[in-house]
Amino acid sequence: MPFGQIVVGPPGSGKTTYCNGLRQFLNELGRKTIVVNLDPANDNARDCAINIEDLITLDDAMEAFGLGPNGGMVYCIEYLAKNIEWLDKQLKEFDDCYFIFDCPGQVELYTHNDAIKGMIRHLEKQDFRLACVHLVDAAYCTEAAKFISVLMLSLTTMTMLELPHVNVLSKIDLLEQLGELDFNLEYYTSVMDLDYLLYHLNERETSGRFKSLNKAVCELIEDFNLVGFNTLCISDKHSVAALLKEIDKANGYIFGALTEGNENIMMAADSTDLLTEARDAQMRYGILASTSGARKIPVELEPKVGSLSIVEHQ
Ligand SMILES: Nc1nc2c(ncn2[C@@H]2O[C@H](COP(=O)(O)OP(=O)(O)OP(=O)(O)O)[C@@H](O)[C@H]2O)c(=O)[nH]1
Ligand SMILES: [Mg+2]
Repeated sequence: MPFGQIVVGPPGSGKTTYCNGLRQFLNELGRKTIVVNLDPANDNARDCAINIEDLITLDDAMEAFGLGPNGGMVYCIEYLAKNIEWLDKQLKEFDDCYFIFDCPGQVELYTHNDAIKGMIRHLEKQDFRLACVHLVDAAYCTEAAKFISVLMLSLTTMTMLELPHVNVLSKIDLLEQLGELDFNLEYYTSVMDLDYLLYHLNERETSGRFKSLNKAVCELIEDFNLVGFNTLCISDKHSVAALLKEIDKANGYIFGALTEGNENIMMAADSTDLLTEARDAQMRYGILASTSGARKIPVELEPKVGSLSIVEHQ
């Protein structure tokens, strides 16, 4: 019963760095792991054991059909889906391994196109136990509008791919350099009470129609109540171990594949929950949250007693 992760997310969100870092981390712990590169535009695919470029290259697709980079990418992934027996054959050679699939950054592949979804369903039929790991750059927390768009993207990807899903705010170590956040980090990771974000979002909005649209989008995300985030700094072993613990729960590895090394991971990642993890990360990486941002919120929207998601008013 092979286990693995499908690593997706927008361009530059840190997918390839994560795949290579996690592969090293797991191999050191004794979990035999390989990276499967499914991104034909990947410049850092040197360390992968299986590479889509052995089947088709982006340049070939663009040249043969006169396509641009985006069209070429979609063609390559659809070509892979049509020739899925090629992938089956490659995967069989590593049947005792844990698989990390490094996917392209074109988000339409997870929100509109069916090829990756079809490949996932195919792997599930081959008895693969998979979780989707969706990386988004933590820098998106710095603006309400950007963060809402990330929430929409995460939700769409979750409903489209229909896999156990772990959303991740990546490059959390860089957040400190981007100035103060409006709220504490745990507010962004737990994605509750979007009214606070909506207030910031509508602050600069003059059109009543856009205000209503913003409200409807926030309500939609809240109604699904599916999106939450883990955090990741790839150079921090504690952060990688804590994330891995969540993924092992999501794809069932923790229950179905106790091997040497797995116990070590469980020990390395202590049993903290998401909120504690976010508070920890905020302190560890020196991320600042503005008291003035929260103070601007009108009285009727003030945090409820016991809510820890907002910086305290002074
Ligand atoms: N500071 C910091 N930088 C990171 C981290 N993860 C990735 N990066 C950097 O982010 C940049 C983009 O990383 P990639 O791994 O190439 O991102 P990607 O998602 O694979 O990009 P595409 O394949 O082009 O979609 C690189 O310069 C990485 O070194 C992290 O945790 N912290
Ligand atoms: Mg990449």
